Amino acid sequence: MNVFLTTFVAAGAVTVANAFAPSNFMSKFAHGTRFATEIYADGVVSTEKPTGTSFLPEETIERAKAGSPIEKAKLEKDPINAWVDIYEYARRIREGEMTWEEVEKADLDTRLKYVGMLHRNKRTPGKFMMRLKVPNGIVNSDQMRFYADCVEKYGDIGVVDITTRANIQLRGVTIEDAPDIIDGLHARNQTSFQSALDSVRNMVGNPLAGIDDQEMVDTREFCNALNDLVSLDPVTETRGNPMWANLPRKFNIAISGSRDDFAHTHINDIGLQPCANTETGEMGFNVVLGGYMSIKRVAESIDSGMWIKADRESVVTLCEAILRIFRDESDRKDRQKARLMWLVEKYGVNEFKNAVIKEVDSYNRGVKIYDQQSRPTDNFERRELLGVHPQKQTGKVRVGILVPTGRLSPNECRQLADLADTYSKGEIRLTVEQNILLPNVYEADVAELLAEPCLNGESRLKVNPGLIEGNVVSCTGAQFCGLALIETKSHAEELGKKLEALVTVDRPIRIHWTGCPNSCGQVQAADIGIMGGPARKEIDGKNMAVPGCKIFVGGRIGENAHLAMEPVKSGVPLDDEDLIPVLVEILKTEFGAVEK
Ligand code: SRM
Ligand code: SF4
Repeated sequence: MNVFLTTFVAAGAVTVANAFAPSNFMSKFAHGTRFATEIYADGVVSTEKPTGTSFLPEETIERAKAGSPIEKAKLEKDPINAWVDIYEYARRIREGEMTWEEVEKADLDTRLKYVGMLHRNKRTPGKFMMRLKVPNGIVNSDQMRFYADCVEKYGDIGVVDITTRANIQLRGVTIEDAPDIIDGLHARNQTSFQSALDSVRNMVGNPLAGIDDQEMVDTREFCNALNDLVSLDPVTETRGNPMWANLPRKFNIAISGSRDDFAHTHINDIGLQPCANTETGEMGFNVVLGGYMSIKRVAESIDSGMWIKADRESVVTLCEAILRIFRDESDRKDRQKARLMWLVEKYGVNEFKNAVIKEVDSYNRGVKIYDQQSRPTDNFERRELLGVHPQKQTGKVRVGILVPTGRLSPNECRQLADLADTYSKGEIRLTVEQNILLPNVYEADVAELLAEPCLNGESRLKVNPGLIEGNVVSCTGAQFCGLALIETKSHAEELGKKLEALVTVDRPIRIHWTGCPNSCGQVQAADIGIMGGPARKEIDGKNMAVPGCKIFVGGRIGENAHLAMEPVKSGVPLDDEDLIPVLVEILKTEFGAVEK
């Protein structure tokens, strides 16, 4: 028996039963396994337990030694230590032995990110954002209430954000509170482990999985399986997988379930696009690779030439093979060049495909990689997620609700939890547009749901918002993010409402905001993208530097996705008097808007 397990069994810890799984497809984690936090909190850590670095080949370690400061920090003290350290730091702070300022700087700024704790040192020193993992964006009412309970005590900064990866971030968290939150998450079949820094990020799937008559593949099982692959220790079956704890960079995976591509496969490192095998008719995925956004480079995914069957073994094996190659071979010196696209280009697409096939074959799991299949060419209109829409199940509908810029107060979290308990058997789905969707609502209950006070009057939450205000997306921005050049969420929400009042449009106009060129708000994919940047303006006769933006126009999503690479305008001040006329003009000339 594995030494670590022996030690752990001898410690006599109790198995915690899983509480409530959000979908029919329970992850491996859901079967009442032991949780990493229990083990590490007990201090029962075997020296024989592998670290992230112990999976790296010697040659990769050598490159890491000569690599970026983050590579050196990871070698000096392995990322998996964070799974232990957070408990130890919290205990010592609680017991008055130290303050958060005394936490080792590399832990504070870097390593704690491996447990999803991101110090907001520039904006709210001592307070953290805790990022979770929500595979396929599916949560339940119990989890939603838990988020509210966790952040409520932090006052104004205690809010919950839905992210552009259909994920959850809790704000205002302190180190001393983190273990209780992590334990609470683990007891609810969720985790914050390996959600940030050089980790595989939240698995994005189809928000209409299992409820849509145009669904090609149900993505839930795959998102859960991949989430287990990357953040479940295969030996201990506890959260936190050392195998993928020392990656060279972040890594994004998205799985689409229909031709709508609600998951945005074109901006992920691995994108799985459903497509039938033209010969056999069997359902599977074309694999696209390398999509990403950053300061240095913005890249649309490229065809890998590969197709796999839509079965769990094929999906997990393909992703594992690509991850293994990425982990061991990608750049460790220049973090700007460590994303997958650079490695694929270094190989050449065909050679990369061959390397993946060789890797998959070496696992001897009987998984076959086929050649890419032809995509459907007949007309397809991408559907809407907000509002009330029929499901494949007779008598049931899905109801998409706007959450402006993804920001939820504790009270709003509880309101959504109550709605879910009353109308959707407790289930809530998150979208990459930072909104929510209640599935499986009985048609007969819709009128009552639409009349709920929390969806009417002054409430921010709306089922049928305007075509502009309902399609605003925003990154975190300057309120919390130290990299931000501008405040985003509050401007985005306000400006959406103002533009709605000024013009009429005949289709949804997606306006995305992002506070800096990292483009977490995906401005290049938007109809209109607003990116924080420098601007100047005459104030009292003086030419002053003011908060400003660059404006991108014409990004497309869905089957014919396209990224708008260059801004059409730069240096536009953020003030209403400067920005609104520019946007109204773009809305009129590019999107047929008519002034009211
Ligand atoms: Fe992002 C870094 C927030 C989606 C590209 N991103 C950051 C940090 C961690 C920077 C920091 O330490 O402050 C931001 C945390 C701010 C905060 O307090 O919330 C941050 N990114 C976000 C979120 C929360 C934006 C949002 O409001 O929804 C999104 C969280 C997703 C999640 O749940 O995991 C978020 N970030 C994205 C996306 C969109 C996506 O994944 O579809 C991108 C572009 C796609 C991509 O990664 O290729 C994105 N974020 C970046 C980058 C540039 C990556 C690069 O290769 O250079 C950085 C900077 C970095 O990693 O060095 C970054
Ligand atoms: Fe922060 Fe920039 Fe990402 Fe916005 S785009 S969350 S400002 S890193």
